[in-house]
Amino acid sequence: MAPVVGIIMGSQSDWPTMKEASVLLDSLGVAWEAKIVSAHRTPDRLWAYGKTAVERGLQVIIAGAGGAAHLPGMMASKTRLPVIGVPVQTKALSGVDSLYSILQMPRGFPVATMAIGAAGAVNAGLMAAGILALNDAALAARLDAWRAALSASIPEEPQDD
Ligand code: RP5
Repeated sequence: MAPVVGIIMGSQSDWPTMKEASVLLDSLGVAWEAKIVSAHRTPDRLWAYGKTAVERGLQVIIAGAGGAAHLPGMMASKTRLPVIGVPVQTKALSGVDSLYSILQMPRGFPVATMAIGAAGAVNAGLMAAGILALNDAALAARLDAWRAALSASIPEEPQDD
């Protein structure tokens, strides 16, 4: 299956976080690709990725980065595809730096910003699936089932350890 979701990240060090999005997409049967595309270290690669994303058949881009996390916003400037930003947790500022870098986009070039870290990466996968499910009834049914299973797994009462 040709990938419809592009998962991009600024560094190899982001992969343990961003892999969570790929695992989620696998569980819903959504085809993805993953690439290291840094706004700072490989700007030409970023430009080429954004410029060719639509013609290559991608429909949603999940972009994760940490620190001065310009990748999601720069990608949003280069493609009209929905860009979902994942702030990667950092050692120095715990990911608040990443969050603010991704969140405060100027009017006209939006990035849908998720929570910091692994929860944000999983939610990025769910958000991408929700977008794709608008035009894919089978995926919509799988996403509904995933959500129902999560709800069913939550006990009504707390247990002692
Ligand atoms: C960002 O700098 C990356 O997204 C990563 O989160 C952070 C640190 O990168 P490395 O120094 O670990 O390669 O560009």
